Amino acid sequence: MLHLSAVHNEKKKPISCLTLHCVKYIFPASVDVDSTLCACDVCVSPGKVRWQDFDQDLYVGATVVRPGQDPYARNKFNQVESDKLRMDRAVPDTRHDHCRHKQWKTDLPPSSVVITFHNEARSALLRTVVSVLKKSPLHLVKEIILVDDYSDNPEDGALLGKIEKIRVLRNDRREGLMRSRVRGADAATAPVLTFLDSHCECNDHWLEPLLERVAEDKSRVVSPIIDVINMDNFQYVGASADLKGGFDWNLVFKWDYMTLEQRRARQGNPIAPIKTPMIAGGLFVMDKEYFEKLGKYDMMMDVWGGENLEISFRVWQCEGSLEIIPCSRVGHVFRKQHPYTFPGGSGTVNTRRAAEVWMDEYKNFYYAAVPSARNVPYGNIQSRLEMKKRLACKPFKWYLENVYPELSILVKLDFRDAPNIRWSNLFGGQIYSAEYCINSHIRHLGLVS
Ligand SMILES: [Mn+2]
Repeated sequence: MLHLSAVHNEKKKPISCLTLHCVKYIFPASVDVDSTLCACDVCVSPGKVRWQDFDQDLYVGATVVRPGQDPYARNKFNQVESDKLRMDRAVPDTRHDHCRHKQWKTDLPPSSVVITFHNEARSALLRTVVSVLKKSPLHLVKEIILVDDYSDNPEDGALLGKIEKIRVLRNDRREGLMRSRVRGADAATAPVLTFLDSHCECNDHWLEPLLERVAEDKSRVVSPIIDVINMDNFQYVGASADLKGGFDWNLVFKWDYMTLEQRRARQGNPIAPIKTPMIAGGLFVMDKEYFEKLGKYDMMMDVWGGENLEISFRVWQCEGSLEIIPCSRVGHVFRKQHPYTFPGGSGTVNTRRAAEVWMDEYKNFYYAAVPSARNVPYGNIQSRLEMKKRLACKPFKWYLENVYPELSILVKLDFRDAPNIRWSNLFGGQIYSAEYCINSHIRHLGLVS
């Protein structure tokens, strides 16, 4: 959309433009006018600035690590290294060659990017939003919704609200990741939701391949390949494209290397979407209506942890699918330790809620692997069970057999390694006989039909 009142000389880029549209004119040499005239294609709203005009030094400088302070204390990553980087630093294009020649559709649905944070390092948060604005076609980013989950300093988020397209919502008490994300999603005005962590850097053309998959089929929930930003020196390193998300019976997320067979099958089309049993959870794109229909998030989950398990089971069991899209790359700071406190050990409460709602009798494998989880009070799950019924979601057995057959193999190894294991104990002693357990997991292995 051409904004005629904002015609400017290209040499003096007006700060009211997000993107410029320039036309060359040929004038006789005697006429003293510039030969290029430019107009704003997209104009900056009143009171906002382009990210290029945001004062990074002022914003980040207010919270630097002082001499003698531990650079890891606040964020569990090296804040000194993070603060040194420019907000729009260059990162290597880690995509497969095939992605670079691909033409992405331009008539895709726009997305609202929802980023929740709690006491995030300003430099990391700023790089996250700048990378979204810099690496996305602007017409596909309707807005960035920052949900400040009651950070100590309200200005961490509020100051970023000056940047074009950024909206800031602040919780007036700590709500945790799930309720914060749902608050952001409820406020979103675009048809597609993009969730990001607050310490990410989006890579070239990260958004288009994700939006394409969701535009084609709204029940796809898609995730980029998550590159690694080193927590000590902030180097950006490309991650393997041969990984899927998975878990053991302890229900802790892990990356699974594809089998040789799976990798061979991909050789003909190395950039084809990868079906994944689980998403890491921090970064994904989902149709907004589908997110709502599918019950958003479990609002009774606290702080952090277990939510990716819950949404992964839910999507697969309720007619959707999860994919990793190799042409989309987003860097993420992986930490060894989480900087948050977990009041009441939220990780286990959340995981137990997910197991109780979605895993049917297979939850007993989880309790066998993590016996202490049995004693964790997990609250009321009635509304989630009703939703599961209303949506006619498939049983966990279907998920295991069709989405994550590899998990049963682990059980087989356990069985062989520990032939004396008492299967009746594993299943609580009441629900199944030992014979059933062994037969049923032999069935999972495809040894008997
Ligand atoms: Mn993270």
